[in-house]
Amino acid sequence: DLTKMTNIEDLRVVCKRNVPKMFYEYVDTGSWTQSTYRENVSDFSPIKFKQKILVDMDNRTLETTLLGQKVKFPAMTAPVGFMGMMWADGEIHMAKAAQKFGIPFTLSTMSICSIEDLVEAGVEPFWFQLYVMRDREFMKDLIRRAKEAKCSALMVTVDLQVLGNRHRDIKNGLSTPPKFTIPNMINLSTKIPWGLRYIFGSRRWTFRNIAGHAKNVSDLSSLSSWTKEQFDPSLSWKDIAEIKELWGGPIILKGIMTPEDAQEAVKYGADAIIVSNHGGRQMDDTISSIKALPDIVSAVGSQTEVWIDSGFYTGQNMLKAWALGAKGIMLGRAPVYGLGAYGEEGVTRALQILYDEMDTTMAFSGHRNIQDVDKSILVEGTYPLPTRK
Ligand code: HOC
Repeated sequence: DLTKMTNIEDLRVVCKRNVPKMFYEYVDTGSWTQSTYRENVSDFSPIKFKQKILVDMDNRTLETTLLGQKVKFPAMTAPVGFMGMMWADGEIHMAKAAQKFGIPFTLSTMSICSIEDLVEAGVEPFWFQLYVMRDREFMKDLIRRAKEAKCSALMVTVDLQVLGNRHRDIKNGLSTPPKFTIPNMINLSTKIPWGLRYIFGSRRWTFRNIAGHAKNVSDLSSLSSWTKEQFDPSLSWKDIAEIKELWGGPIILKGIMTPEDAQEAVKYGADAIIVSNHGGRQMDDTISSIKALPDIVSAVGSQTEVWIDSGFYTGQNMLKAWALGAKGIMLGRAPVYGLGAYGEEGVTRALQILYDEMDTTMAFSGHRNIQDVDKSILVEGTYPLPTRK
């Protein structure tokens, strides 16, 4: 019974207790000083709702569409690397929970379970996230595999061709499977249920999408040098055109932080863009996603679907983003805490918490249908406005 898990923070605490330190800290970190990581959350606080009373709030709905797909609320789960190290077969559990709840799931290139593992586990068509590596034939092969699996959208991450420095990953010697060092063994000895699930359940320990392609996947002795070796820093807009053509289906660009880049994305045919600073894990000392949103919505909101991620741990903040023009909110750490805490059930609990918070806050603001919600639910002067026409 997870009803005592009343907020995302409760799930985070259990996740921290259950999951080996290096994997928990991989998720729960930002880059360098972590200022962007923190401001992604703190920049929501000044934004205030107006309370509206004595209006009919019965029969509410948060239903909407994302790329034409009907969803229970304007959310999707993010492509999180190493997800399958939070819980054995984590990507399969996350996908099943998200899809049963009624929102899309996105599989990361850097996932533990592969595209084919998900198909074999009977997961419905999902979205695939692409990292572009130096070996372009490999990229083409990933796109081919995603097509074969009938993935319904391709999400290209455009802000990670070089890696932000995450101190904890370096100090922890992040690798998968974990190396047999004394500190790792001491920590793993306190995570027995986690280990048993791997030993007696799944034997999937390492990045199976890229196994056999990217060199030394199992010897990921330093995340930053490995990424430097594999990821292609020369990725540019002309590659986006090529990827779009190869893919031939809906394409989402994740990692847009300025109106100029958003306009470029529209020019290159992005069906949706995600305002994102990668959860504060990449460029440090850049603005929060919520501060970047209004200018981007005003620049391209009528030409493409504008979504957002980074810093969403409450339904209240999801509703603020919707009110400011985001048509979808991508959830990364919040459902991952649920996964690390209780597997599939934990993900469902995380989504239910966020759904209920968003729904109830919408009711407090006097609305029954999310489609009627706009920035009029927010107190003037408390939210960021577009800075240019
Ligand atoms: C070896 C993995 O989205 C993150 C992920 C991508 C990690 C790529 C490197 O950590 O933010």
